[in-house]
Amino acid sequence: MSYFTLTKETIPSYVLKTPVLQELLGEGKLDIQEVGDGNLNFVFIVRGPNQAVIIKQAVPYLRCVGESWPLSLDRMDFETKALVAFHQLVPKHVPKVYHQDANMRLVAMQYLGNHLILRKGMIGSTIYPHIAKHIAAFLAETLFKTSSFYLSSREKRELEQKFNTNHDLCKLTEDLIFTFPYFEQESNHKFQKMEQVAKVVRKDRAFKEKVLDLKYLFMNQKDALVHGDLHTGSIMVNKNETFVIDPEFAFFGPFGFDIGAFMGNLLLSSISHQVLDEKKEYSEWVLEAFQEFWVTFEKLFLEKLSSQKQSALITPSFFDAKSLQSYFRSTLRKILQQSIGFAGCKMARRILGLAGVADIRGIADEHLRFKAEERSLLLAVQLVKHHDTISSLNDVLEITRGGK
Ligand code: ADP
Ligand code: SR1
Ligand code: MG
Repeated sequence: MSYFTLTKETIPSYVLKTPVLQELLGEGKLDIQEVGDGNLNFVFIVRGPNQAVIIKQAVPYLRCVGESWPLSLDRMDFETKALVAFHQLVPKHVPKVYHQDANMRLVAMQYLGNHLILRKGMIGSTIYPHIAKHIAAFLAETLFKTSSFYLSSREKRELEQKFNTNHDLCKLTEDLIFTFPYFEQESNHKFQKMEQVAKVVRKDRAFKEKVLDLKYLFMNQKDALVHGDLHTGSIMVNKNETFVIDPEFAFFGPFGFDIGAFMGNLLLSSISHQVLDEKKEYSEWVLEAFQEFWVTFEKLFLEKLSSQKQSALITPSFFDAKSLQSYFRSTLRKILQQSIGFAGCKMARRILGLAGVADIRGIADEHLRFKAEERSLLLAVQLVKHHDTISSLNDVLEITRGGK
């Protein structure tokens, strides 16, 4: 079948021609809803007599801008490959893929019917008691098991080859996270009050040099298979379960890229609630989750490193046990540093650039929105400027609470 864009009307005949979907959904009337609220693709919930499935299809342009911004359809191949790879590693945190159609650029996957997008839940002040531990577990396992700390040299290169041509989406990140927000560029957000603050940031040479260092890392450091867009809109949750969705930006990149994306989005949520809530309780809970996330990730990743006897990187007899532990600790410190740098870039782009986040841009009161934007951007600048001298989580908390 050659490519055409699906609609609610054409999905039933597509299902009839696709035995695996027919079997899953069951014979009978289908109820179909388009629920894509992301920036790029179309997502349909298809409900049949037996169960519901998600059908997600790429269109040849950026959905949130329109046909004037063309974008390669190949992104769906990367999303599907990454969903399969991540599901194999952590089935409890990644939806199952039921069907892929390479010509139609679509994937059919497990419907998460009792789950909500984390960003939406957090905007509504819902506490998710397991979120920090679940995302830490997802990241520790996927980053470790796709890196040279675990794989053999050949396995790592072979896996890397499967993901190293996600050109369009890597370029989108290079532009939208590391480049456009930091000078006057037409895709950037049009502010009123924030324009002055943005001007000062765009002239801050020390800040922009660090942004370029981080862009360089993004482009050149191929540590592990990363999700590539792990903000709170790419996570679906309820009080007990956590699922990571939407890995179309997957590529081999730095360990800290996803960690930073998650951290940066937690900080944006915390600032939004600081500004909006009188009691500040939710904002404090978010900061606690931020800490719990890093502490858990660090512990899990160190355990995995320490239990690995041999891999592309680790050779028995190279180091005594004490030296190896010290090397692992220094690896974790470097991961924290780059994560904090990436967190800062992720926050800054959400304030200055295209595709803001509802936690901040959705604040109705103009004065409060300005306050949240200004706080977020100034914190982002501090995180980026100091990321490479951070030696512990306490340093990060000091910056976050305004100490640096
Ligand atoms: P995009 O690639 O355009 O960002 P997303 O993968 O983020 O698209 O999906 C957009 C929306 O579709 C999500 O915010 C969520 O509401 C819904 N969605 C996506 N995948 C699932 C799923 N497996 N189960 C339930 N809803 C989903
Ligand atoms: C215009 S595309 C903007 C953003 O949406 C995705 O979720 C990525 O974060 C991308 O940068
Ligand atoms: Mg998305």
